[in-house]
Amino acid sequence: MALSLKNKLVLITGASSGIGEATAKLCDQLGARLILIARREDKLKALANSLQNECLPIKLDVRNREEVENTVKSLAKEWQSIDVLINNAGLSKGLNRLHEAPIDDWEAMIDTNIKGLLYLSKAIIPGMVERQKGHIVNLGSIAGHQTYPGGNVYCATKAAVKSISEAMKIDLLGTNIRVTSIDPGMVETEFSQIRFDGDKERASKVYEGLKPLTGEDIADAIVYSITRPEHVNIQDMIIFPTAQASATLSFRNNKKAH
Ligand code: NDP
Ligand code: 8X3
Repeated sequence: MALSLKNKLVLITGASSGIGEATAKLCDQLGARLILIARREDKLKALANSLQNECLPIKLDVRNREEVENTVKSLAKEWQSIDVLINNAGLSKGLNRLHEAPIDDWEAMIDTNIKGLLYLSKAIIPGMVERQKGHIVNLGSIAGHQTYPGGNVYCATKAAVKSISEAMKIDLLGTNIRVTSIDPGMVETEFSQIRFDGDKERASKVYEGLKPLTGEDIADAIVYSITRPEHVNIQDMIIFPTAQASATLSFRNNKKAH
């Protein structure tokens, strides 16, 4: 039987948009209390105001190790026992060849997608171990399984997330803590606009001629994973739009396109 999220405490990073925002809304509908993290406070507050259950929006840059540690340490007692950590904050910058890409783009991706995920995990998992209870969901990507042209460092960060998820599962074996990696293909969110520095036209071309996944589709998979009975661990889910077969092969406007 599916577990209930009623009164479960779920922390979501990257809740101001896309997959994180959709996951927050779905968890809220199912009765969870939420801690919502992102840098854009206005977006977090607007989301928090639209939710029905108790919710704590926190403006936080997951790249800032000290801020992450202090934020988690200073949570009021009723917000400390986190049942589910959803490490979703992440981004891609550019689609340049490795030797032509700005190093700042690499730093942004490595610091957010790998180090930010690790900082949150290090701050929250020890409490889960103490309570012998918890679930960590990491947002990987098909990019962590298949390297595509121009994907270089973004793909490397998601390959790192894949390894970290596997490592968490190994290191937490013998506790009751579960670890899930959710690895989507194309999801239409702000992701491509961020990748192409706000170029909306270039971003929309990514999804042209096919029906991409939505944040809600991925929220649905996350909620499926965290509501399985406690002896069931969904280890990894690769999720594509029906019109995508691999990182580089999709079917657009009735034509196969690489
Ligand atoms: P969005 O750009 O819509 O959302 C990204 C979220 O991450 C935003 O809420 C953003 O909030 C937050 N974020 C980014 N940097 C930081 C930071 N330094 N500190 C705190 N929060 C941060 O993209 P998606 O919803 O699509 O992406 C969510 C996750 O899913 C990412 O890890 C992405 O790699 C992964 N993914 C996405 C796919 C896609 O095709 N869209 C496919 C596969 C995986 P703010 O800017 O307010 O800080
Ligand atoms: C995002 C999906 O295919 O652009 O992780 O890497 S992809």
